[in-house]
Amino acid sequence: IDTIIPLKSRNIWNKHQVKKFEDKEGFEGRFIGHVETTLARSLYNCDDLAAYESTSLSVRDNLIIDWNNTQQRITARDPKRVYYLSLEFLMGRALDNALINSQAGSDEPTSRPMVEKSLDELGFNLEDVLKKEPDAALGNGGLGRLAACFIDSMATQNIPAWGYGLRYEYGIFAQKIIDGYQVETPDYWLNFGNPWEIERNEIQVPVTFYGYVDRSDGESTTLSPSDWIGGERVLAVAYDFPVPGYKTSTVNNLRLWKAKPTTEFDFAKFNSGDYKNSVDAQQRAESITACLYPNDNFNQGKELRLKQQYFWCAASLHDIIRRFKKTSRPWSELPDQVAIQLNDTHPTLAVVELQRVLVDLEKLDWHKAWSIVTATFSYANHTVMQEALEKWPIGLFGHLLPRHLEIIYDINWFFLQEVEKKFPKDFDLLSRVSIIEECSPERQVRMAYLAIVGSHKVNGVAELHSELIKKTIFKDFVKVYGSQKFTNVTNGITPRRWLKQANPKLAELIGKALNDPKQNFLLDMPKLTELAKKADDPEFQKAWDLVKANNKLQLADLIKDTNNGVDIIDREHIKDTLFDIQVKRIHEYKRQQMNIFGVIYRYLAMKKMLKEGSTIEEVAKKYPRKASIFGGKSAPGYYMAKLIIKLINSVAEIVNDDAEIVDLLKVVFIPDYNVSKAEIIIPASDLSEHISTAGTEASGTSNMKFVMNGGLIIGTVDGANVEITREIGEDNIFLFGNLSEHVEELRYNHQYKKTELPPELAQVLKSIESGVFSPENPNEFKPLIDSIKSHGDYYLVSDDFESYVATQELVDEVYHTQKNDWIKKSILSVANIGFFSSDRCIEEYSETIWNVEPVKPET
Ligand code: Z15
Repeated sequence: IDTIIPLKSRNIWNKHQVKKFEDKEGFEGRFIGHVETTLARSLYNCDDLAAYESTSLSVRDNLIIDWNNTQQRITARDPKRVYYLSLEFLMGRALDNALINSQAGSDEPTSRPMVEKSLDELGFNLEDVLKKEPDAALGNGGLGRLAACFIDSMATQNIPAWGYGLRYEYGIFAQKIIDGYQVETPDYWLNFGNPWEIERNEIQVPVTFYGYVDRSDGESTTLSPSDWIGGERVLAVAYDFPVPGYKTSTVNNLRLWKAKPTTEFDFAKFNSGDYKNSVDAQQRAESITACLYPNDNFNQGKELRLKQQYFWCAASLHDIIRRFKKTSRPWSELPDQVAIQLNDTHPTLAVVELQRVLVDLEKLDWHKAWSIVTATFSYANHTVMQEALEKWPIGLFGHLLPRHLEIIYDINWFFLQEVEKKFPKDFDLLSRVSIIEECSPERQVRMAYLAIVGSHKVNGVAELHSELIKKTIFKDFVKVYGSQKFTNVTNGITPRRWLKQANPKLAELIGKALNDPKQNFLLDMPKLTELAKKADDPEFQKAWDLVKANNKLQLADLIKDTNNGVDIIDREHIKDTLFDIQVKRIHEYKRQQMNIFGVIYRYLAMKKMLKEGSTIEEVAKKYPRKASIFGGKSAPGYYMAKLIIKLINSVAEIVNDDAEIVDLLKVVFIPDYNVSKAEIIIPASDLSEHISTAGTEASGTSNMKFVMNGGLIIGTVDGANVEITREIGEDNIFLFGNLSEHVEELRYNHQYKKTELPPELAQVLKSIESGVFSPENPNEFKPLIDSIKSHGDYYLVSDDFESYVATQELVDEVYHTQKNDWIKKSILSVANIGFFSSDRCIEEYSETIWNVEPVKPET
């Protein structure tokens, strides 16, 4: 290996090699060092924020040492590497996770207890210090959080893998609730700087947009090396985030790009006296990575978004290729050295960019290049919903990326020839699978089709979903390629964050029960099956229930905080109040509207009993204590989702203030749901709701998180709910509703036949229309009602409502009259949730899609 330092200087370098801190003494030295020099503060003005920064910098020092060793080891062994391209990484906080994942010294399995003790002696409380960290909220929902779980598992399993994404200055907006309405405020998460990022000013990649393809030589064709004369140039600067594995010294890298102006200067403009405009144009570069698009499962089709995508793909590929070239291998070996995983279609331009680099810059033959490209990429699909599928009008596309559009036309041309050869004269099929959709007012590039054609494997994210894509949106591609190209990798979650970090007391209890106090089970979650033996043990049940009750108290604190310090939840009755939670992005397909209709139904039924002379005790018997808890953000432009939020808050206001039902029912909307709040909310659930219209939720991942924390599920037969049921047993989950194979027919019926509302739902809608929840404006929620009554009830709320309500009553019965049985279900569920560790996902991807192996640190 080449180095810059001459051999004779090496011993000085080695003598002063920085060492990791291994004990309290070491940590304290680092901590105070960073306070006094890095932060230029002292013991007289070190507050919690400074303590957070200094602790982070100290822990980061250790991670960087391991990071360096990891990268050197990988460079030396030169194995095949994985690059995980995701436009979102919803990381949450880093410090607690780093304390848990890293080891310092040998006594404790993690450095957390040591640092906690140290901080205490230094005059700080770790919990308070941890709260100073803002969430890294560079994602919308499930897709971004999945990427975060996956990079944790890749590091934990010693897979040589890097994540590539964008360093948005503004993450997902912060949500305020004002008068019941969602109000968005910017999330300037870098306000106090960011101790977790390493700015790599030496790594700057130029990226070009616009311009034209120069064919003035009269010889080049679109298939031969072509000259793209770019119009606008910006620089991509690398920012690196260490990704520590659990109980391993492997530290992988997450590289995020920031856009900045080039130092080139438009002298033409300057000389014509247009200095201001010349500078302005440069400044616009920064807007490329200014903000995350706040839509989940929705494609808005804005030019800036396409610009983000190309900026990120071009910079990442440049980086990947530079690394590959250092080893001077022939291009044909690229797929043996590099696997690039596309997280949804957002990075599909990387396929085209690699083809461009190989043909235009490296002068490879088109077909040779294309076989290298397709062997390198693989694509994961995360949705079947039409409004989420990315399509770009060719006008917009060709303007921004003229050469890439030519390449796509050629990719499509050769692909369609292949199809034609297999299915001669099937012109219908050709137009159905074409990467270019012929439609008015303009032709569009279908990114999902491009991703399929450009990859060697395509996977869905849960069994049901993977079957569904083969039967629906990608049916014709199964016909063309055969079904071997399509596979399934069911999603998973990292048990480090979602069990140990979020629920340390439960992790501890499990560790004890498994005779595994060092919690090695977190690396081998199927080991949890041993817990089943304890499911009937009354002592164990009691301890289990106590952990849950404590978690519920912590959530009650959070709810109180968001309610101006006023308690909504009755702490005296915390153990016999069923916490029923639905937290996720607000979307009609996820059916928060059905949940709140269910709450209204319950409220009306309680009121009716009272009116007809029942005592409150009789009401409590039928409708025992329940807290119905919601959280989630709506896309700022999603009118219906915002109206659902308002309805929830309006119902909360009426129900919570109704003295007649004396605290038997409470409704809470927790503002600004994010990863760090999820870590408090999820461990506190008795029941969580995963009630999407069958066939719409590709997988869902919070369902796994809730079960891993001992919560039960009420859910539809959709996404990963199906496999969760298979793993934990039907007795331990409350399933209801129509199956996905009936959805088409039910929708047809709503459109073309007369369908009746079930009486339970009719009642609910009537009360809303009469203004019970919006006295000053009875029409406020009309659009929600119309979508069911007049616009075909696309999400089939009316078809599932009766079984939903009936199932909720069954839930009440089990929770309130067979509590031991409930706890047993909870224990058995956790015992059998091991399959959903993201470690298992990464093993499957590594073996069946990426063909990569771990590179273990020598111990
Ligand atoms: C998103 O969060 C998901 C899919 C998408 O296509 C986009 Cl754009 C965003 C979610 C799915 O809705 C969810 O079911 C799945 O669990 C998650 O991706 C991770 O696969």
